[in-house]
Amino acid sequence: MKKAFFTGVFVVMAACGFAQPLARETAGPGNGSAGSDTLTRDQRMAWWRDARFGMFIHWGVYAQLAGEYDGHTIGKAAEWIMNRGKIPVAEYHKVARQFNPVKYDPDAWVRMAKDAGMKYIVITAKHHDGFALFGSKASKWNVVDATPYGKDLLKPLVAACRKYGMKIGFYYSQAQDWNNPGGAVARKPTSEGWANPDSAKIDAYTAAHSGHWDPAQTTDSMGDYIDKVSVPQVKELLTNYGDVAVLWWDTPTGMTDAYAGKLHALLALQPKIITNDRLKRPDFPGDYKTPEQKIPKLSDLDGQDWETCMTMNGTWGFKASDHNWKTPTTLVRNLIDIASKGGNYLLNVGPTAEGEFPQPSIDALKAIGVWMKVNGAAIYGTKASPLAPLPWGRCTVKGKVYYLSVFDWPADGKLVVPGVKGEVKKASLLAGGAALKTASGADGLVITVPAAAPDAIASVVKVELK
Ligand code: FHN
Repeated sequence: MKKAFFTGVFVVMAACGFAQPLARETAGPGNGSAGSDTLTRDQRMAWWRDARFGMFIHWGVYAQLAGEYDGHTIGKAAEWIMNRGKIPVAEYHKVARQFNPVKYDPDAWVRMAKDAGMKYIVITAKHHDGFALFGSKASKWNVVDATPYGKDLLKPLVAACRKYGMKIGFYYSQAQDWNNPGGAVARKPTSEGWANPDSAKIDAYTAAHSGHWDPAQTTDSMGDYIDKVSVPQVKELLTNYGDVAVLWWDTPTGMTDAYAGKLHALLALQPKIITNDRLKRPDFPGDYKTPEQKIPKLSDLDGQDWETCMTMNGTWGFKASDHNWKTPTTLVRNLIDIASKGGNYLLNVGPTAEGEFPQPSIDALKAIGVWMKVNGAAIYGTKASPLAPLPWGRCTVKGKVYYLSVFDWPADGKLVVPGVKGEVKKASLLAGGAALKTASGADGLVITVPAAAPDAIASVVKVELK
């Protein structure tokens, strides 16, 4: 009780901007050792480093529009439709009054993530349009008060995650908010090809109003927005849903150290939580970096923890016209490449307004699950490859075991692995366990493999060293 009391007092002080962030050990050089009553960063990060693979979910009112507004297909990602379409606040609220995800089945969502081999889910509790997927006392602009659905969407998803042993995290757009007054707006030009005759006038208005396009967005200051909406909602998310594994901040537009300090202090409510590097750079590095839509080159890596977030097609939020789906081969090989460099893969699904995953996403998750069921050992709990880049695939390691994921199976039946140090105790196919002969060759370890690759996407050879 005493600890909770002090935590409570601290959080109130922090929310008023008086307190400094808790001594949370974060990423980056010069990390001091954590206090006796706080977990070290390594302790907090342990499950995440083992997990390697998670699901991102971008869901909200924008799914109702599915990338289309006023007869126009908005360019780029669909969750930005309100900004790129310069949709007035009152108009966007009308869209929310159609949002009624009657087919929402969080149990099925979590089962699909689990069957795909994912170990954590991060869902947009509130994206830049300010729409909260949860019942919030800080703003009526939420699924309970502003839609016919009228129920908290996060609670049943959290329950399903508990049921299936899935970690749950929340994405929260802490600065950008295009509906709650005072929220920041990252300025984007009106969507290309936009038919609106007023687009020049609108662009002039946004230029003169730091990106805002509707006077309803600026009836409050950003400081008031932080105190009245952002801080209270993050507190609701970290208080009302039990253990929250991840807080995924995004786009620190207009953030100050003071605003960030108030938000960062709320992490005291969840001592085990981990956060990303997007609260406010560079002063709040969080626990890991977040390259987006790309896999860093080895030369880009600096030893910090990192997670690549990526869409399955070209948009985070659901867009009916975007059929640019990545193949299962691409998605699995991305996962392997990322793990071979010591990173995590946060792969996105953009559910429809009815509450369903798009069929291509379901199909991709199933295909990934088939590969992971056989080869998950090559991903989970592994570390980055110690070898030089391999022309035919990737390597991950776990203790004295090398997992060689072969994309290009050798036609001559000889897999050459330069740089493996130490005597081989055993080599085998991960799928089925068939033992393989090895020898030392001029160019490194030579493993004799069957003529046909066991798996069209990636075949894993397991090499155990003495
Ligand atoms: O603007 C957002 C975008 O909509 C999406 O949420 C991505 C996901 O990482 N983050 C921002 C762009 O970096």
